[in-house]
Amino acid sequence: MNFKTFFLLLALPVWVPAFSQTVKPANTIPILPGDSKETIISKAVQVVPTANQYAALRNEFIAFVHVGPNTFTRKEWGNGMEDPKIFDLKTLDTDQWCAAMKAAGMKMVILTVKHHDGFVLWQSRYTKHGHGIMASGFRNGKGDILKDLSASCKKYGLKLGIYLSPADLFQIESPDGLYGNLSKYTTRTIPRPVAGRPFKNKTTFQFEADDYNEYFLNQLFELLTEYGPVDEVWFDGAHPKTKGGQQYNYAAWKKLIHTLAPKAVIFGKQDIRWCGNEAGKTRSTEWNVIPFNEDPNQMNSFPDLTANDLGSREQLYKGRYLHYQQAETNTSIREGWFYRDETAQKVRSADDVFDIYERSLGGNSTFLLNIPPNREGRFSNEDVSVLKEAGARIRETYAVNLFKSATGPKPVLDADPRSFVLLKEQQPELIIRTPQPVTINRLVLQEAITTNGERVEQHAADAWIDGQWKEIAAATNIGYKRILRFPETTSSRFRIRILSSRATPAISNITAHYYKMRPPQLQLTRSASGLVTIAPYQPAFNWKPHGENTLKNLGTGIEIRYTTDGTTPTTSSPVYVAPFTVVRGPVKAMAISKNSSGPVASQTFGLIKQNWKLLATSGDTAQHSAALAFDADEKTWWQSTPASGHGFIALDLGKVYTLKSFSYTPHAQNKAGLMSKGTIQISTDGSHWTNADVFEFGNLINDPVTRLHAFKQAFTTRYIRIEATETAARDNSVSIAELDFFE
Ligand code: FUL
Repeated sequence: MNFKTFFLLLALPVWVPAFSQTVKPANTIPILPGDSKETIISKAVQVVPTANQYAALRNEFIAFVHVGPNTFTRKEWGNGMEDPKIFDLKTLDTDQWCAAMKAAGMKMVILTVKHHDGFVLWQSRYTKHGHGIMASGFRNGKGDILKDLSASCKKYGLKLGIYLSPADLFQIESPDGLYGNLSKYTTRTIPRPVAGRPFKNKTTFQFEADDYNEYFLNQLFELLTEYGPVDEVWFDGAHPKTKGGQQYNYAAWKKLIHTLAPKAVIFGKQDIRWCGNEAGKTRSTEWNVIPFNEDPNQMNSFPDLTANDLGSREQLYKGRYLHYQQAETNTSIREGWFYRDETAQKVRSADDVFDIYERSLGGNSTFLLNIPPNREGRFSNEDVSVLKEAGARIRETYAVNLFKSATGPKPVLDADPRSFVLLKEQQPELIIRTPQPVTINRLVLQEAITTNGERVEQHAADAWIDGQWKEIAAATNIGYKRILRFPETTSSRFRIRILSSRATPAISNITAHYYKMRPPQLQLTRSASGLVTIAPYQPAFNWKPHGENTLKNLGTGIEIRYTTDGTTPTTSSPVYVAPFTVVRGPVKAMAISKNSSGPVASQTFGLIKQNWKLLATSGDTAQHSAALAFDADEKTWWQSTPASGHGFIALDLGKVYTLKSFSYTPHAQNKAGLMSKGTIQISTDGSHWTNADVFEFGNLINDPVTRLHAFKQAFTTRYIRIEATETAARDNSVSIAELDFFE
């Protein structure tokens, strides 16, 4: 039976509000003055993804690649004035990138062809002074990273996307730079012809543009016509600096993209939105139908949407337009977006990647994972092995559907995303039976979003155990996909109950899976007095990843082994039984069971803080006193009162040390006081200070994680003073969640 027939045969439940029969499914639906709450909800369920958005959702797991001058300066944000020669790439192996992405099960790769520093990774005709790969030593200035990547993508069957940063520090800082140069908007022809470099594609456009918009459009033209099909164009929202009130003529960018890359979705604009953090955090309810005050198809700039609740009924009632805009969960496999080094820069474990994979695409978004190539132009071995392991787990779990021979409503079992079942209003549930009992700990549910929009608000799954239904999992919305995770359950009868829905639930797909539990990932913490505790990693964001009590598993065949000399723990390393004291240096730990071991957790601890004393600060508040900057608790923080000059903190470390580096852990509560630039001063008496070093941390607002700064030269001191010379939000306060110093 095809789904149309099935649809017709179903007794239509009363859940479909009469109104929805007059409003056709669309990507954007206006709310009219006087629309009742019921009308707004009946419109919301008619909001559907475009064909391009749906194709992007089906990619599920995609790759990001950040490479550029920052790979060599080891900074997160460049300043645009870097000498192109520092981009000292000797080798490049985009086949190796693509092979690793393929092994992970990714479907597309997005390359930062231009990050905020303005350095271009392709042979652009338009970048003056050759601020790009053409002025570097790479292949004698003839290399083109996008060209290599595009060829590798074809070879490995991956789609290609580009990240073109609207913020451009090279164009801001250069004397003849185009960004914010106050040039007039006039009619310009895109592409602007360049002698000796004709385009094969003869399309031309006429746009009202100033110099920077023309530059940007010309670059887009090159990128979208000379490298094969492009499936995603990524516009990040960050701006380390702006100039001259520069505005972006996004309407022109969009026209050009839609003409030259008709299959491309646009990130950061109306198609795809940032999930709101760079840490891999996902919302427990991620609606992709969200309200807007203006028509998103006309909007020029799209604000970052970071609130937890974006698409609840209450939010929808406040809007003037309802629009489908899916979330992309973007995070990096390494600390930071760019490669820095093999030792201090931590790499996520396969546990972590697999966990974010399930939460993001199993939570109605797309998982965009960044893997930054190293200075040899390759993904580092550790990153590759994490990608391979994560891919193996994804295949092992999700390529096997334990409902394959099950009986129940055919449209949800036939693996066809277009067929669906409309549930009955009186009893909105589905029962699935398997010929033999199956042991499962994952269920995957999908709604028929392309035809019927997002409807389900609450649902639960039950298993028939010992003669009765037992609830095994529950969650809120479903949308494109919901992965339910729960402890192992064996049964031959399962039930899905829809507890609340915006209209008749339209379920298109249900599959069941089994994930083989591994010894848990661990986490190391140390108290102010130096006591190290090793415990199973506390899944961030209050999400119990597998519904399992990992603590309980310890002692039942799983033990923790650790080292304090920098070596990888083995089965003969000491067994962890209770917290122990570590004065300094690395601690590595691993959970080990009879047949397998978990990822190595490692932490390099700095000076013990027990005897540190506060000498002076630029001020603090009762709730966020200065002592909280060195209390060995990252959850508490010092927040200075707004200072007229630079905020600072001065410490007595209790005795003289030779210090090589320090780390700054920002708080992640808001933007206030995050130190983006500062000085380190030392003293022999705690009152007269001399400058010892300066530091700089980029991208703190979006990515407020611990930053390490290695001092240019080690110095010996007992007294140390840190002064913020710039904060990320350009405010007058300073905040520090934790300070650490390393010998
Ligand atoms: C942000 C940028 O500031 C970061 O450097 C990184 O590129 C991230 C993906 O987007 O807006």
